[in-house]
Amino acid sequence: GRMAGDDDSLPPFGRLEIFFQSVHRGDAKGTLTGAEALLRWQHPIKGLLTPDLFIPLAEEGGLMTALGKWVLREAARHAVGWPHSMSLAVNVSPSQIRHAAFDQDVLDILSETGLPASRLELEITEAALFRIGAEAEAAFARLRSKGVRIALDDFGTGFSSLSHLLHVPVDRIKIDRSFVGLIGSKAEGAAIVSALVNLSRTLGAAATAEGVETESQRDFLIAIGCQDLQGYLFSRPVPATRFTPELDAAE
Ligand code: G
Ligand code: G
Ligand code: MN
Ligand code: NA
Repeated sequence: GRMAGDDDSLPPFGRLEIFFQSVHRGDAKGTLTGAEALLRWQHPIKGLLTPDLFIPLAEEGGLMTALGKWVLREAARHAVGWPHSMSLAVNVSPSQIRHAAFDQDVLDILSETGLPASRLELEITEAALFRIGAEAEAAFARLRSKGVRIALDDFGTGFSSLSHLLHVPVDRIKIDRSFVGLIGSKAEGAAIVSALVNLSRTLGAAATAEGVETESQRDFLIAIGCQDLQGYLFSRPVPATRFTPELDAAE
């Protein structure tokens, strides 16, 4: 039976947990530059569920604003304890951004947790950015004016027009792992990734390669000047309580 205080005991529906995946500089040292928060549902029977299984339900049920605020607050509470050079990346969904109080909610959570705006990066998928509308774009612009950065996630999969990219400024482009995975196996893979890194440079944005799994992919990405790297080669997403960069930094 369960005992009071037993940390492994789960409520009947389980619990939501934040995981972190490290992000590294695209150089030979691969210095830790930050981490991305990834939501998980620890289900008592089904095990660890990834967000594609439950975020659509939260969206439909009108729960996404509350859930998104919870993720940001929890992630920021952890990130304030990291070395100050590290950024926190948090994914945001379209319904969250369309909520009228979105930008004020973000600023409130930053001041409540003490995380400086300059250490926060919000990720929106390329597909989502181009259907959020002018008001949501204005909310992003207000957040950027306070120092919060905006990253375009899953880049290359969303069919955005280049003219729209010029119109909506972003600080970072995250190259989708479907392209990164082609480096070394398909000639076009390397060419497409180079083109995307060059495009980010032209737009004045940094590039992060997602889904880096092999040393040869890493070496290629370093050679073409991709600023940051993320993927299983460096680390899988780990539970927030096991992500302790402050200990590594102190070593
Ligand atoms: O972590 P994983 O690969 O399972 O993520 C699956 C998808 O869910 C990714 O597209 C990721 O961006 C998204 N995701 C992960 N955590 C969050 C979150 O806290 N909020 C939102 N809106 N999406 C998330
Ligand atoms: O869309 P977004 O980039 O937010 O999704 C991140 C998702 O990618 C997470 O679910 C994470 O588990 C997954 N992921 C991170 N690194 C790798 C990798 O190197 N390979 C693969 N296949 N998936 C990865
Ligand atoms: Mn992401
Ligand atoms: Na992505």
